[in-house]
Amino acid sequence: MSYKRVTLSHFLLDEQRRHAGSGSFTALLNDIRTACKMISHEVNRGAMAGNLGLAGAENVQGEEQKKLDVLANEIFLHMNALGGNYAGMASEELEDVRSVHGEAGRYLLLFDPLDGSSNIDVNISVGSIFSILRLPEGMSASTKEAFLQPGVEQVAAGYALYGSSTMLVLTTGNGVNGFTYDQNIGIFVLTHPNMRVPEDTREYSINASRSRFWDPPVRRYIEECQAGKTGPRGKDFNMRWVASMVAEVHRILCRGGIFLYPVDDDNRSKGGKLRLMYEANPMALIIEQAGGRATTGRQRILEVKPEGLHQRVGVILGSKTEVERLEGFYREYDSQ
Ligand code: AFP
Repeated sequence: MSYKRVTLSHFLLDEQRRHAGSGSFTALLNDIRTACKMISHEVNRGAMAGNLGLAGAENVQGEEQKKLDVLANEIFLHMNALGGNYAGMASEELEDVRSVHGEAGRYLLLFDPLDGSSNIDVNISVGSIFSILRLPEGMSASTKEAFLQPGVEQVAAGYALYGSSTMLVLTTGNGVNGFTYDQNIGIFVLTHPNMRVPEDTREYSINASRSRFWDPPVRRYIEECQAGKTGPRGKDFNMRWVASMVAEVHRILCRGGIFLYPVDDDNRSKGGKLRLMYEANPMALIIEQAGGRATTGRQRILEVKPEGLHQRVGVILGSKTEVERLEGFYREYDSQ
């Protein structure tokens, strides 16, 4: 019955009780949850609130900012500075880290406030991604060095998906759980407990317009999928590309699949396209916690030692057997 639902607050309290010493997740997630509700509201109002279109500036990545990129960034920064849990924050939209007044908190928050923002104006799903790290002993949150920790150090990660419904998907290191936003009551309700990535799949996601730039292992993997029943895989595959990583990862959590944004000839000099700290690490933790796999092709994403806040990386993640197959192709290629 509808009143017997588990809310996000109940769930986090229970997590804290069951995993003593795992951190005060209720407090850490409180302001993130509020920020996501506010962003969801703004995304939903779209053109009615004058939220579509360009802001007229570029972000630190040299990308044109949308009005909603700017708004979502301001909401994240403002809401999470108030609670006193975070000593500092880093955003995909900001050049430098932002220390929180007093640096009293023991945690660091990294986020991409609105991922997939090229989809905003055409009413296709977008999302927010976040990653939480501990502030290392003796370090100041006003220096980027405090943030440059490999993904294995994340204490929690998650995303909000602003799709046909708004969802918050979360890991605190004990599996992955999904919560759907009930707009009438203003709460997130546990609707997708213990999400697991199916091991096998017949679905892949890659921006195929970039095929001329692909490295041989990626080309080989995709060509095998495309050959379908008549090829070495002996089964037909389907393809999806939303250009919104949150939507892509969510689909993989729900029904399996493999997502690829690899290093290729066109993006190699930048290290790839997706950002390690704001996109690859949080999504890799979620996928691994759900039984999937996440790699650059040659290295587990969570073990990449970051050298820069806005570092980019190749990303291949999803169903375990498919990711392992492609990793095998990279090994074969490298040993030739
Ligand atoms: P934007 O947030 O700039 O739209 O980028 C989205 C993204 O980082 C990721 O969510 C998509 O998977 C990927 O870029 C799409 O990239 P392409 O436009 O090259 O397909």
